[in-house]
Amino acid sequence: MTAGSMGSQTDPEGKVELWQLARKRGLSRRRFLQLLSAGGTAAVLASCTGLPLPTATRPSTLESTTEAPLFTKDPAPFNDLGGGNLEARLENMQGLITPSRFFFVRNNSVSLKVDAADWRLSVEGDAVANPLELSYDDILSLPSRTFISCLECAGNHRAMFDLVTGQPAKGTQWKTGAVSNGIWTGAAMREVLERAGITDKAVSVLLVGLDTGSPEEGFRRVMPVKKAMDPDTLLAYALNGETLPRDHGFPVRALAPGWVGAASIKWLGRIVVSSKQLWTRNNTTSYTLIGDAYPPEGEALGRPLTTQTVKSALALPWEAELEAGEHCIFGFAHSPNGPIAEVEWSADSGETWNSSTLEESQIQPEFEHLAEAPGSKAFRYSWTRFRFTWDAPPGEYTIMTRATDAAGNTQPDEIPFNEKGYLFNQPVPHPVRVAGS
Ligand SMILES: Nc1nc2c(c(=O)[nH]1)N[C@H]1C(S)=C(S)[C@@H](COP(=O)(O)O)O[C@H]1N2
Ligand SMILES: [Mo]
Repeated sequence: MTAGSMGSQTDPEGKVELWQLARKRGLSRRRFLQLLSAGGTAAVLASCTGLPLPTATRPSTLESTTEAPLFTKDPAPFNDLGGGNLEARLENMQGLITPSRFFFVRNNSVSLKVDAADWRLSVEGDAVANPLELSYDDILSLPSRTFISCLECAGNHRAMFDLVTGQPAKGTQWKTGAVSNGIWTGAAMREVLERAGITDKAVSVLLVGLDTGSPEEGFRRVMPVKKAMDPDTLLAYALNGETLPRDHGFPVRALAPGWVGAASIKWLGRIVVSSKQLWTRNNTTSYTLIGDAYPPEGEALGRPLTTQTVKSALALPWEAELEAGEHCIFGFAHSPNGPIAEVEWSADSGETWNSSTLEESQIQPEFEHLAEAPGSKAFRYSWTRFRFTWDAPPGEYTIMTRATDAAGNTQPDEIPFNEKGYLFNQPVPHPVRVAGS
């Protein structure tokens, strides 16, 4: 049916009546047709009665965003924390690289389904001379880069504010699995910024996702022009040598290595380059350190997050159960400030510390061909595996680990509280029960 046919008297499906009803209630013909094609009679009636529309009938250029699930991967290997948050189990991770099926997921709305053929990335704003629209093929044809990088949510270890300090922080109660380590392939974001004629007035770069239905339509994050122009900030389209999975932002996501995960916008749709400092929800009230120790900056309620912090965690179930005797215990450590220099461990709540062994690379054979030689820049943003042998006597323990990076940053004994519980990096006391022999 077209708009022109709606005056017709012959209408077996009763759409003329429906249109008349819709018109009486003030619906435009265009909106009527949109609703009809998206959700049928029920959608039109819902709109006519003023009920909130089911999201499936929202007008959207991406028809596909309708009815999107919270995530699409099998949740079995994860701790499903609800609301589109799949926490990785570090004990699943047998090598340096996190296979995609084990890679954590953090969705503020849903896992969008985007058709690469329809997808466009716009590059706009008052600090570009030639605004651009790029297709998927345009991005794929740019010079590509591949390197290993961990990706970590700012809220990783958040549950420790409650468990360790007794002061619970708001938000998803991640323990240690809001982090994973992948091999990323993409084009440097600066390639498109340069093609768009970024000017020397540029200050802020706003990345906008195609999300719908989230508290802020289009999940977005601002980064300074310096980070956006860093050759390691990617428009990523592959993870572990395969097309970027839907849950991780297909067709193209940003990857901002070393920065809080929220800066790595998935299902990227728009880049706005501004000559002014930009403020949005995600650098004023969210993804901002808010608390006594963090005076407000600009329009933010505290200090907007940028980089992650040095951290370590054990690849053991929480809580772990072991038989008495000798065990080789593994874990992962990472820092945004360069390689990990040392990881210590303690089985007596931090009274005494022992050193652990850092693994050189330990890439699983299926990923070896994707990564460059160990020691190359390919490993600059990777996490490091460490291991130690523990001769475990029966009893109940907490094992703590403490990482130090090459720049000398160490996990601190105490950090100030912040309301949303970001960047907890005190040593984590991992509960371990050792059965008697
Ligand atoms: N468009 C969009 N991008 C997003 C998010 C989102 O909800 N929507 N979540 C962000 C957050 S908070 C994190 S921690 C990472 C998680 O990436 P992953 O799900 O691929 O592990 O994606 C970021 N990018
Ligand atoms: Mo996050």
